[in-house]
Amino acid sequence: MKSQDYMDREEKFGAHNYHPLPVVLERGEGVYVWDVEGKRYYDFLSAYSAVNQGHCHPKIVNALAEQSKILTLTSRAFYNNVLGEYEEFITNYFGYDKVLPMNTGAEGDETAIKLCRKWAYQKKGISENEARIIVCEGNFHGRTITVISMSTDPEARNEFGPYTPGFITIPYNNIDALEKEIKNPNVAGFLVEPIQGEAGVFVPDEGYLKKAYNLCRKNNVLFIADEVQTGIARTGKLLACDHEGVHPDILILGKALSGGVLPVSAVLADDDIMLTIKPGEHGSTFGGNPVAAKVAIAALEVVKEEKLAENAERLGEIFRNEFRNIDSEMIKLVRGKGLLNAVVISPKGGKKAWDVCLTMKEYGVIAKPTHGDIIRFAPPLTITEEQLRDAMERIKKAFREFE
Ligand code: IF1
Repeated sequence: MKSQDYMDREEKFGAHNYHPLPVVLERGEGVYVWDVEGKRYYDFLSAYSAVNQGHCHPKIVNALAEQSKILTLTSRAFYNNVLGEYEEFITNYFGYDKVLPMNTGAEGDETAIKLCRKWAYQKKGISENEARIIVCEGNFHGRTITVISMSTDPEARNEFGPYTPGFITIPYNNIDALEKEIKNPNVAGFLVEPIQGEAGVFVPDEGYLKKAYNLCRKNNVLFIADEVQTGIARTGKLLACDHEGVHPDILILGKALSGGVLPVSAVLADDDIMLTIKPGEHGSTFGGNPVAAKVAIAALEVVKEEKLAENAERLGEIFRNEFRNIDSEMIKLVRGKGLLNAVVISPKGGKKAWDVCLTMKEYGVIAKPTHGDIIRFAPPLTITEEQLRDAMERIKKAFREFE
């Protein structure tokens, strides 16, 4: 079978909820992926920052393989010998009293919303069903009904109503707007991405997160950081909040928490928040399963052993500087932090970001546009300087095709 055959089969039997770049991958190793014709590419999407540790990292795959031969799932109806090891490991790793293990990022955000509301009624004394959570325009927190009820993106929310109430929307990166809304005594939490990924890698002003955190402290409101995409070393620190010394009241992790080998998410908080949920009030069949637990420990060990945050910090600077030196009318601006970057493309001669991605693919680099004119560049954090420079040469050649 050729690539087209694979694409045709998906078109026939799969839901049409995506429009993928026309490349059919069959193998991944580190920063590379290969298509079914054997062509090698640099992966500059990293499954939306889920494979920060590189494709099929041996240590993580081994953790998956070993545990899956012993005990894969007990459900939480019974204890097992692995979950506690993981809970102790991850809570020490990020500095929280407790963790609530889930599977997908959206489940992490849903769990954080439920925790925030429980805390609002039990600890802040907000009247039941009156709790409000402030969210930002341009947010992306997942695809479930409550999560898209917070969204301002028509593509993510249209025709999925009726929507979950209880959210106040403010502009991102706007402290005055937050200060105005946070005074409402029914506000229980502020849920924010430290960098808005899907919106096109919007990096807020220096100090925004710290000021927002201080406003939350002052108004007895929980600061909830969705680090599903920005966490796990992606932006050059273990967490994007670390750039400003902010310790979220509720931390949401996902994606690279498993190095991309299976869905693992987690919500971390201290006891005064976490213990508002009692036995039987929240859960998940697979949440915290033994395989996920061992995989997440391995994935987090790799981050420190291979100094991925430091690498992302250093190579991200090189990436942005190199990109800004590319002489192309199509490159409007480059922005990002660590190895979470995006380039805003100005259409030229009817050619758009999508056409640039198709041409980059021909030169051996795969990435995908978001919101039409923005291309996100997020390679695995294991990329070496030599590989990055080689990929940059290929990207430059692709842009030259449009001169
Ligand atoms: C898709 C976007 C990225 C996330 C943040 C929670 C979740 C995500 C900050 C939910 C997931 C993924 C979902 C995937 C594409 C991708 C994405 F384009 F959709 F927005 F990365 F920017 N919080 N993002 O970025 O995690 O439930 O997917 O495990 O839905 O198309 P999930």
